[in-house]
Amino acid sequence: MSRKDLILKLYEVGGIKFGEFKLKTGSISPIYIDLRVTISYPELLQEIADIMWEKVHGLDFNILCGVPYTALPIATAMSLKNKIPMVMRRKEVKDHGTKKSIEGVYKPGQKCLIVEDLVTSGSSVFETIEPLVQLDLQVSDVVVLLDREQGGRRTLSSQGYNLHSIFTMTELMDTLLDFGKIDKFKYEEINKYLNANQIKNPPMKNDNPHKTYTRRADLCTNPIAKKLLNLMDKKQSNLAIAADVTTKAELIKIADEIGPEICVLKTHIDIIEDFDQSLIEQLQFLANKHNFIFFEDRKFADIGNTVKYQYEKGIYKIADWAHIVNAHTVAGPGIIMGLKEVGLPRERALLLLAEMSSAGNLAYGSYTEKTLMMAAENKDFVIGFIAMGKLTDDPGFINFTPGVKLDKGGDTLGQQYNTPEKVIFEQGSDIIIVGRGIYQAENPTEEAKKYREAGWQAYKKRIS
Ligand code: 5BU
Repeated sequence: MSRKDLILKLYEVGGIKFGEFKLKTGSISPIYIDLRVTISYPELLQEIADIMWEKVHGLDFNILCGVPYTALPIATAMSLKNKIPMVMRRKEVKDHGTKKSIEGVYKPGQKCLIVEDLVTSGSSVFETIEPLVQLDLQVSDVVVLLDREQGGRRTLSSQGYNLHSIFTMTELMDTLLDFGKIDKFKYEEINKYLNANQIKNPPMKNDNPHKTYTRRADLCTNPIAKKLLNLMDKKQSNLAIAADVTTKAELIKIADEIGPEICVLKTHIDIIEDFDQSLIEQLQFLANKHNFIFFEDRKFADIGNTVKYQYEKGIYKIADWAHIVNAHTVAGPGIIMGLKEVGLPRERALLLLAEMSSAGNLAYGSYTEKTLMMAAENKDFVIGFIAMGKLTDDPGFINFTPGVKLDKGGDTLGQQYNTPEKVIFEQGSDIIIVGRGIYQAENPTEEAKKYREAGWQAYKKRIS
């Protein structure tokens, strides 16, 4: 059965409904996909299981887990036909008997494919992944029939999971319109809802007219954002070095040797053992010589009143020299207000941590969405995000992505790496942040050139 036939069949059996439906995310949707009905149509259920199996059967897994309840029969059908064992997550953990959250036989280290009917924000998938990972099963792929394009793909990807979907909501709507199942009026009404609530997958090509860094500079009011975007095109670099060294001499060496390759020097100033103000003076000299800007990765996280002092006072006097700093949003918008009081008069800029690169981090879903809203309300000072890729269609925001290496993988403490190509071209980010990939290389300067080239080529490919 083709994908189109499958959509039409689902419509015919009442699996696609129109009306007003409250989703788990809280939004009211004019369309509802109810794949539970498929258990009454064994042939259709098998078709769904087969098409999903086709999509993923070449991947590396040896056990399945369906997300309760709707996807359980789909996972079962895949398991029976392809002779692959399955485990099942209990939706309610029993308070008697075995108290198990996962039923079935499994071994730690086994690779588990997650099977889900549809993904909206991704939260149900995470509820299933978490107990599996706690039991030492390895999860890297999720297969779903429908991607509602409401953030799930991004969220999963930001946590290192690949989403494989058979069709998207856009495709489903287009098919129903093409085959006269809905009229133009209904199509537009639903599209309007979807446009307001969808987070589409980042386009492979960025067709925004403000696509180059320089054009985007025109849209920014913050002087640091303008300066950064312009210098990136001028220097042909979207590389930030994470200079995580612990002495003044090492930091100065990096700034001087790698300075010509980078747009941003990212510091953790509090790890320098012999810090004094002379370091700042030397770094400022090198920033002028090589034309890069400073980003102190301080990750402020306290109430507004405290972060003001942390930003301005103490021995580091961060506000005096760091063009950019960043903040967690866990404290609420007061943190932005506090930092702004100190930073705006000095023409400084702030990034919000909308996502993180480390495994199991909590910055996703509504946390990320609320972070975007806080940024939109403070565009004079907030110039972008720490994120795994492009988060909004607003070209005025700059996305910085850490966790970048030419070889993927991770470290032993939770860091997860993506390649420059994936981060800039596929995920639509703007700046790659690279630390150990460069400074631990045999020849850091040569390695920095490679990263700069890889990041730049990915950007050229995206805007071409
Ligand atoms: P690495 O050596 O390339 O793994 O260093 C990454 C740098 O980015 C390091 O300075 C981290 O503190 C920083 N980082 C990160 O890795 N992940 C995050 O989500 C954030 C910052 Br925010």
